[in-house]
Amino acid sequence: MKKLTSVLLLTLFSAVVSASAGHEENKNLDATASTLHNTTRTIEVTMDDTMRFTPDVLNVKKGETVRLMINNIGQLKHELVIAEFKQHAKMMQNMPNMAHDEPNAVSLETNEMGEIMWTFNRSGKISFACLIPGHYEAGMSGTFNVK
Ligand SMILES: [Cu+2]
Repeated sequence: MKKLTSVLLLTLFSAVVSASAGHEENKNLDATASTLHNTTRTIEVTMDDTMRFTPDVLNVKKGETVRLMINNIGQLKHELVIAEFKQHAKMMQNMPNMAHDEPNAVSLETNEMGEIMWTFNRSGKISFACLIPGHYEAGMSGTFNVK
């Protein structure tokens, strides 16, 4: 959190400097580059109607910020929800009605793409799942191995 704050401050600062130097047209480009620089890497994940994520096991490093590019290649609507809970049952109790615009979730219609930026601060296993009724029960879940 502290790191993110300083990155934001830096971004704001450089935007102000650019503007005062008369390079206003570059302001947004600078901000974008700074945001991307803070991301370690992009991982692509597909969702489909066989109720699977591909890949469904993702290895990440502790402290790493990952940009997940999620692609729904099925005909049905699917979701990817990251849940930092140890037990699946607990996740299902706490999240069945959660809003779709949370930073840890993306909900996609057929052929839609979306992204989630996530920083893995703790080592261990973190689950992700599709919480459309029946999908998780059919096996639509996966795991981040954070080392
Ligand atoms: Cu689904």
